[in-house]
Amino acid sequence: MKILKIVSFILINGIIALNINACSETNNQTNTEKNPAVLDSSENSDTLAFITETAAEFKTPESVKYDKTNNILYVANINGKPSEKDGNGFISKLNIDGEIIDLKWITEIDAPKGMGIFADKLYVTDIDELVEISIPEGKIIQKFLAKDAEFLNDIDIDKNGNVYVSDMATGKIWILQNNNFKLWLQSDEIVGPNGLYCKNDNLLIGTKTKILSVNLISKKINTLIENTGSVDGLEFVGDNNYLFSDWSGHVYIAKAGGEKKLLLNTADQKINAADIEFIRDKQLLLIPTFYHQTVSFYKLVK
Ligand SMILES: [Ca+2]
Ligand SMILES: [Ca+2]
Repeated sequence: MKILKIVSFILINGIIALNINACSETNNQTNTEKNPAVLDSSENSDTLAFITETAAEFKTPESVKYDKTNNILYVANINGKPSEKDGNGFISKLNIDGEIIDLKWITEIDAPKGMGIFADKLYVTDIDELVEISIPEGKIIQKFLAKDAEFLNDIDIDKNGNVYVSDMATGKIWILQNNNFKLWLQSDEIVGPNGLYCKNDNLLIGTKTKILSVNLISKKINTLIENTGSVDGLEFVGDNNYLFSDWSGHVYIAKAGGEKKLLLNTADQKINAADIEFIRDKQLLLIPTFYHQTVSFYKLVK
């Protein structure tokens, strides 16, 4: 942990130095060569500082979820093709310093993707099923089938414990309510829904081209952010700012109604950025790198 802190300190200060010297072409070039993935953003002051990367022991990690109660991270490993019922998917436990605690904590699933936590339950999508896991017991309690679903992807949960699930293939949003898994919303406006985020009385939906906001009561759909490109992970930063990834290796920040700004580009290095997690009180961004088989840790620096 101490080494991580020192590395983090050096990197964060390196980024600050980059910003201070932003007008100096020579300094800018030198820093860009040292860390080509981290980009300076001239209009938005937010940047990402690399902290650490886990061992490459994951198997197609699609998402990361922070469990605040237990101060632990869960990683969903597809292991194989994203829509194949091969029985080899698993959920890992990872600590906040990036050390793998239990690689195959939960097994007997196929291709797990998005995750959500409510009370002491962890919910995970698995192709056409929603899997409910007891966190204290470390075991699957039940599975809910979504009839005709093809590619269940992300999850988020509102303050009442309603679990929302996107089906990227069919464009539908499902809900688990009172132990009943059923269709919640279908609309031509929802194209390729992936990342979900519950914020106040709205469900935010990352689609192929924009982020939508749907009122949980009226189901009225508004556009929150245009021209996003394809959205995988979607997180609220605070101060009207949102972070989102595109799976291929880019992470962006944008305000509601604003333009996206590139924060990170690892696409050229063939390192994916799948369904990200953002821990607000630590300003920590966690990126599952999919085919790169790791989780990367970054700090969001103002
Ligand atoms: Ca699998
Ligand atoms: Ca996803």
